[in-house]
Amino acid sequence: MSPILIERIQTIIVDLPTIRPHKLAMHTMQQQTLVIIRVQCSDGIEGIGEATTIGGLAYGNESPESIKQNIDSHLGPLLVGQEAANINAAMLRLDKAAKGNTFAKSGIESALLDAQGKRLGLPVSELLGGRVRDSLEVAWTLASGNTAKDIEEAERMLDIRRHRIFKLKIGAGEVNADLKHVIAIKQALGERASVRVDVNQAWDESVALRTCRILGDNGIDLIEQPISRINRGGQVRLNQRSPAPIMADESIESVEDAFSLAADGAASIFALKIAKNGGPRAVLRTAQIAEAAGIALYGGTMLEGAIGTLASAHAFVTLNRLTWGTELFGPLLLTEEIVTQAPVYRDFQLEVPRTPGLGLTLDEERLAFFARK
Ligand code: MUC
Ligand code: MG
Repeated sequence: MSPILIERIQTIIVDLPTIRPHKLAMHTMQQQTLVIIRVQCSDGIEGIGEATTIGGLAYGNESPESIKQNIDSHLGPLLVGQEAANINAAMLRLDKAAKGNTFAKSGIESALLDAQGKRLGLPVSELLGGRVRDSLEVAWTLASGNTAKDIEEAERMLDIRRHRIFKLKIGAGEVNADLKHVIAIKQALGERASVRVDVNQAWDESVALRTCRILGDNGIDLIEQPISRINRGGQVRLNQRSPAPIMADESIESVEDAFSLAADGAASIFALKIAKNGGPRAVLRTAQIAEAAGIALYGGTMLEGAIGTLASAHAFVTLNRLTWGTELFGPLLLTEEIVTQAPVYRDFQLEVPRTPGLGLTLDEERLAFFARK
């Protein structure tokens, strides 16, 4: 039997509106931009993937435009003519030829897994070794920038049983105002919800030593990336002193970063993101490092749409312990879908499909409508 080959890789930038502005320390999102990747194979099967970041270059080294350009000019041509079913060989070929570019590689790896799953009639989770659960607890981010609006939004989410874990984006404002905002929300929600913060690197160590203590003493369950990813010594000291556990997010830009953070004792929780490790298989290598080091796990997001969200979810359902749940709510932040059936959220959980591949079909009309011209 002749091998099935990759025939064509296509990238499409899609701009989608969000339900409200989403305010982070380094950027306020007014919309989200996805890069959709379509991999056509010689057996007629197409795999779909997504490579999405936040705020152009505000978050990381890759922008939607650079992801598209680098796949179109460099990564895509390396894969055309290669065996579609040999994902190890395909990803090794990319790693040999291109440093970094984990977002672009993640989108490609997701599409190859989707194609292989469709080919074999298996969900991606089963290609990754098999799931140990069918759904994932999902946190919601309160990021309207307004305390009263955030409390109202949280109450609505509790009422409709969609979320009971809330992450507050802080760091853009004055420090004491941010603390007041967080404590007011925790007091309003009490024991009905887990309240956590994400500082997106905005503080320095001198500020964080004080603020982490105040947050911990006021019932905040977790503090995500309080200081710069570059300040490793500061992260180690904070991890030793903060009464609330410290989670590494921006500090992990590769599987190797995860290893060195674990070796240094710089965090007690890792945010797992397929985009920052190079794909659903790559993120599981980071999870294994964490498990071996006794570091707890959290399923992170780059606020992807349905495709990137389910690519992440298929990896996360294979994990034994996801102590801190996930934040795979990206599709819920968008007002529009480019797939025929949106992911299902019910009873605080995201359900992970058991249909072949990622379990999604592109809605060609909606995709064409929202594709950047
Ligand atoms: C981040 O830094 O964690 C994830 C959820 C959210 O609201 O923002 C992202 C990025
Ligand atoms: Mg974060």
